[in-house]
Amino acid sequence: MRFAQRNQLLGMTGVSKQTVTIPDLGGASDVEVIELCVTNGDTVSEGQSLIVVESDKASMEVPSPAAGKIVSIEISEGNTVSEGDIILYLEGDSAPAVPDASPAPASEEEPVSEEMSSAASDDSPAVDVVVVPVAQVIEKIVVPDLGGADQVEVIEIMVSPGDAVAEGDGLIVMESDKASMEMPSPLAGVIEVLHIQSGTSLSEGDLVAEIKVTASAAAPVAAPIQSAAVPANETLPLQVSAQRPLSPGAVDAKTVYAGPAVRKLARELGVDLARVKGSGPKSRIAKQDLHKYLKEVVKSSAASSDSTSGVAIPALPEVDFSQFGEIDVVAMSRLHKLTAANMHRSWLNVPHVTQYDDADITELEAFRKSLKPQMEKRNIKISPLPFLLKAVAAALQENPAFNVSLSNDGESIIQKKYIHIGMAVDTPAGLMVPVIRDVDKKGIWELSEEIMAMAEKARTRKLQASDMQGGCFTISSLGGIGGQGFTPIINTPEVGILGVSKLATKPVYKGDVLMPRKMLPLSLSYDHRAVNGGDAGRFLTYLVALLDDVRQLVL
Ligand code: CAO
Repeated sequence: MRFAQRNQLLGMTGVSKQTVTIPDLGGASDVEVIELCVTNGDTVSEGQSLIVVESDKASMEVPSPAAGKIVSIEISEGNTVSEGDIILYLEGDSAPAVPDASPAPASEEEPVSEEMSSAASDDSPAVDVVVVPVAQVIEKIVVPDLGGADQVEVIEIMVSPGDAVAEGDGLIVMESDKASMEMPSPLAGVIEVLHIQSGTSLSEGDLVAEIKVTASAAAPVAAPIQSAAVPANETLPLQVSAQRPLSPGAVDAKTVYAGPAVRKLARELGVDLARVKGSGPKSRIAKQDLHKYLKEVVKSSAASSDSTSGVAIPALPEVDFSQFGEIDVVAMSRLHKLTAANMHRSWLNVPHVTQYDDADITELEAFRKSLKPQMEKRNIKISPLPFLLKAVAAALQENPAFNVSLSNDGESIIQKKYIHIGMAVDTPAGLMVPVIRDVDKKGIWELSEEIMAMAEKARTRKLQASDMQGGCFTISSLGGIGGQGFTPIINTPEVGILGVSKLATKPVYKGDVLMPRKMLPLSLSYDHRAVNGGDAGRFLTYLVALLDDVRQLVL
């Protein structure tokens, strides 16, 4: 990036007024100003971000070419700007006086690779045109010293080719069995090529990316053009943090719309951008959104500590199990740790209530068995699960109070008009919950095929993050394994989950007659903040009635 800066020397006071303009945008023009990072009267330091502009490929920050006080900002958010347009006027200490007396037109910019010219006269304010040269060099970014760790997995890529990054901005997150490490960019510039992908194992010295370096220097007036030489294979120390849970269902901060300055601030403040609501165009997150979010967090945590009278969860004592006998210590898989973190978060945040009932699925089972020849012919297995999916979809339609999520601030209910249902799948690697979309619009055969396909994908670890997102409700069926009942934990931000246990033939009175019936134990856990017991009672009763009379499902 090349910066144009005009210095206007104001008499003999030693204070200069500088015009800061839009620099070379790497070929882009007519880009949108999406954020003003400063206001009139602000004192800025050299390199401090002034504005953020955005093209269709990248967002770029324009840093101040000099220290000073902002006298007048000439653009607003939403303006379209190109190289040379005036951003603002800056008042600062005067640049050294320049002996060159030939005036240069204030509106003209010197071409790159020419010496900067300056102007001064006794009776009119002298105008100096200064072009600050910048060299663009492609540099390699390699993995720094990992503190002894080796073959560490990349779990998150925070940038894409074309992204503008500032020095210190996070590039990737790596995770060893002990810690997550964020690798910051050692240089400012634009990412040219990424040599890694999620899941790549890295060791010290491995190539991560190539960056087009765009270092700028506020060159003294009349100084010759200099190129910014940058040492190759730069690294900055890693920012190591304790293990942090990543929710597979959560929005990745990378997909959030925010500029590098905001991302940097969020990292410094420890804020997950996925939780912040952006007020800018296309929901872009600005700094004030971050501050607003933090205020709300502080307010709500103050409120919650008031309501719990400061009582915190007591830590569990450390136990040395080896004192009781021989043990092995086995590292938990990442999936297992994620599941543990998600369960813990849900259990602590959501007041769970579980309601139990048994559905009489004698007729449903008879109908299912009657489909056996067709199952063999079509090579599709139909278990009770697709009927449960269909019945839950119908119950959600009938009881929209259950097809909701609670907003994070607890101020509103999000009513969903689609019916996507997750199903818990037990895999050798751990628990996964793929989501079956638009269950209300699908038939039993189609659902059975999808159950088989999703379960297979889960067991062979081929599920994409998107396969596990967007669920309204979850079914956790342990019926094929066994048990008479259990309390399922809600898969937040959903409000309900149905636990299905093992079908058993039991003696049941139908009127006055005692007869053997196939009874399916169901347990419905729900978020008592979003729905009340009445809603849950109606939902489960309706569901049981549907399963009791399979003809209702067809209708
Ligand atoms: N009662 C009795 N038998 C049942 C049953 C029930 N409620 N539900 C299924 N069955 C039977 C099936 O009919 C099948 O019998 P056959 O082999 O004779 O055909 C057998 O149990 C195995 O079924 P399945 O598990 O292959 O198929 P499914 O459609 O019932 O379930 C899936 C698919 C992916 C949900 C299941 O395999 C699974 O992973 N369940 C575990 C879910 C889980 O872990 N929940 C806990 C989450 S919290 O930790």
